[in-house]
Amino acid sequence: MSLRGGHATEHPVCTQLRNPPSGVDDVSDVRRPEGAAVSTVTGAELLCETLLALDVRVLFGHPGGAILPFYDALHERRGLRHVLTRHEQAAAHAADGYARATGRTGVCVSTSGPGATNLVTGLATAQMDSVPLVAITGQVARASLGTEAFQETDIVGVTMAVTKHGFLVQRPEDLPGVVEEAFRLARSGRPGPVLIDVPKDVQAASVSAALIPSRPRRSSWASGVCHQGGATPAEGAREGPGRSHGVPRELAERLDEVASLLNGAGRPVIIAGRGVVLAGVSRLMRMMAERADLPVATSLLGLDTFPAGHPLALGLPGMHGTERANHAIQNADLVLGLGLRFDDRIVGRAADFARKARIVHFDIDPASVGRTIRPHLSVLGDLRITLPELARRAAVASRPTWRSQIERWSREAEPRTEPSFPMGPLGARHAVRAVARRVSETGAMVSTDVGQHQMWLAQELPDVAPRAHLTSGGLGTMGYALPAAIGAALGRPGCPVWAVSGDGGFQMNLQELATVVQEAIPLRIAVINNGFLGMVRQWQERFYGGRYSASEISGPDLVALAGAYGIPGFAVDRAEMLEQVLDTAVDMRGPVLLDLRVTREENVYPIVPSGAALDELVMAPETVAR
Ligand SMILES: Cc1ncc(C[n+]2csc(CCOP(=O)(O)OP(=O)(O)O)c2C)c(N)n1
Ligand SMILES: [Mg+2]
Repeated sequence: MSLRGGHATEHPVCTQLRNPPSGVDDVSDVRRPEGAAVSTVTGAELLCETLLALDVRVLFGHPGGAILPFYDALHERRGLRHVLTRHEQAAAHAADGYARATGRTGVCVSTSGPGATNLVTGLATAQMDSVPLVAITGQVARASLGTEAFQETDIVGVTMAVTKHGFLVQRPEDLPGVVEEAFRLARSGRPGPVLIDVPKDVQAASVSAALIPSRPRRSSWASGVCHQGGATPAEGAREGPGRSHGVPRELAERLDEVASLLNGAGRPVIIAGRGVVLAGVSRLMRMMAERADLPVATSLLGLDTFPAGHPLALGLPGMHGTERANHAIQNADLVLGLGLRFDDRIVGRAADFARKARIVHFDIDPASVGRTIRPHLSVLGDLRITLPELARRAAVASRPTWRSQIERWSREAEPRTEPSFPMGPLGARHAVRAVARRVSETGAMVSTDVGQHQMWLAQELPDVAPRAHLTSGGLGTMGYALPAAIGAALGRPGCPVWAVSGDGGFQMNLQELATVVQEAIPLRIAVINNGFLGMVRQWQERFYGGRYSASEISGPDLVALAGAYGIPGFAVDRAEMLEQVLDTAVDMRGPVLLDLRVTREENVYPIVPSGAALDELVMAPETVAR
């Protein structure tokens, strides 16, 4: 790496704020170690106090040389709980899980160099899935920047493509302003990750204690919900079809146009994405759907926006979507996309996506509109504002012909072939379905890794509350489930949490079992153990002549592994054992690990092959043609 002299300060994304924001001179609540002078603090102390002022409560991280002053300051601050993950990637995923589960901003911390680069996958995961995250990294001292000093990496440069913004803090007195701005950026518009790189000498420098912001700022950018507009999710959800915010004329006219399309449509479909969760308008969407008789498909990240058992629910659309969701979209005359990216997995062959429909795209992010499909109309803005306006304009309707056509397409992703008291080898989908049912019955949250088990769970998950289904939808990051579940559990103590992993993904971050034990986190972990990188194997079976190149995977004895960490574990390989073991796991306080040794070569159906249109989906071979 040649970074001579300039380092990231020359980088356009690298911002320094010269003036602290107004209102930071209130020192009434300064917390200092007893006996210490109050006139100055270190940059690291100022950083901690600013985090406290922003109502940050939990940090996930791993220390090292360049971030030691920060960790030293942390030692004195009880209000900031630090969770030591065993790998920085896990710190980023845990902060991500915390943010998804709570609606707050997740915070992760690392040292410079390898600590910081280990965060990259977690930042990219959060970026793709619109998760508000702030990463704080230590950096070499200012005088060493650009000298290839020990553990120097231009992390602002490295992460430019996977963050909303990066700051290199050059002056300790800039810290409060930079941190506040980072939190604001992480949450505003389409949420995402922001990185703050703090040289070690900036952390160690003395600054006036008068710079410490007062705390806590409960309405701050660290907490609350992820969109502009000020309302809480609950308030958003209370919005009824009769209430209006008074929107600009241009927007009102656009909404009138959408409403006239909607009210004139014979075969409308909603596709709901994560934006609906972020805006906290799931209930309002449901009211509108019921009032205007609108079937609702839910993207992988929008699964928890609409109850799977609702008569209007179509389930997952796209590559592993349900028959009824995909056929409904392909036969619709109007598709309303609410807060989703219309990514390639949902759209299939773009030229043939919803070919009979007018498409309307609601999104907060102009850059998300028109990327894969060109909508006929787009409505830019916060769903908290635009959806109530649409709901107000949506006429009461009933579309029995359309509804009965949809009913004729199968409700299930795959026919439920197993008998009601299954015996014999444990089927993979069967195991996932049973876990999914427990999740739903116990009001739990669930995180998954990536692969077949992720898709089975998405297809099988019954009703779950918003923010209860955590998965890496955009980046598709194996190794996400366990650390994300740790973050979710710490964000919502008392709410049961399941981590459902594949045997491949689990082995990417299994070191976090130690974090689970050290922090006494009552997780329930289920590994869907098929001895394969199952999704890779499925593609090789179908598209590469059955040549299983590097997809068979061995692993440790998971029960013994859990035992080595001090976690009780149970292995299940027979269907008839499953329910009893699940009962035990639900009754235990946790943590507990289940090694579900499932059939090795089961496939996920339906599947829309790459490059195919949604109605060219391939059903399970045993499906009876209709
Ligand atoms: C970090 C990462 N590396 C590689 C991949 C590519 N990939 C997608 S699914 C998959 C297999 C996952 O296997 P496993 O965790 O056992 O889950 P299964 O499909 O068997 O349920 C792989 C390797 C990925 N998504 N993420
Ligand atoms: Mg597997």
